[in-house]
Amino acid sequence: MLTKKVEEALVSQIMKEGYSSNLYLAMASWTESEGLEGISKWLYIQADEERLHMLKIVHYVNERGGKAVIPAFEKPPIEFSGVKPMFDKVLAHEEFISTSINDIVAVCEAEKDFTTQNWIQWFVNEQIQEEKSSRAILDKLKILGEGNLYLFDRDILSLRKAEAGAES
Ligand code: OFO
Repeated sequence: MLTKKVEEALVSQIMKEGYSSNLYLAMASWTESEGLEGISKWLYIQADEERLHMLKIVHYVNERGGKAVIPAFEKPPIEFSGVKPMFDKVLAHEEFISTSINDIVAVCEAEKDFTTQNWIQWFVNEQIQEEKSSRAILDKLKILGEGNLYLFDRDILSLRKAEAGAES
């Protein structure tokens, strides 16, 4: 059984993961409309992953006797001023999500909910990866320069494959 405070923290995270999914979907749609096929694919995959993160929490809250309320989501931006500022936003957003996950760990500790504290470790590790891959993308962009988006767009999916390979 979840305590009220742990349940509230998790329900608020449902909202954040759902917003992450919509944010990346908005970025995917924008880059697709700009003809950046590779980047948009990367973002569509990312949006799907965020939805799975949200669902993971929904199921956990319900299984542990809580109520996983699905909130309204804030509308994400429609346009972005460029690819580099967009990925700056991705990294800033992931750092925000990491802080939020760490806050949940702190609530679990205060509430002595060691089961949820153990369960949420998956998200703690996931955030290390999410931040790492956003930084790797920004590094690549820096090397190539924004004038070389063609190469970046062509190669971005191989970054994801390289990461998947490194993890397995
Ligand atoms: Fe759910 O990891 Fe990104 O936000």
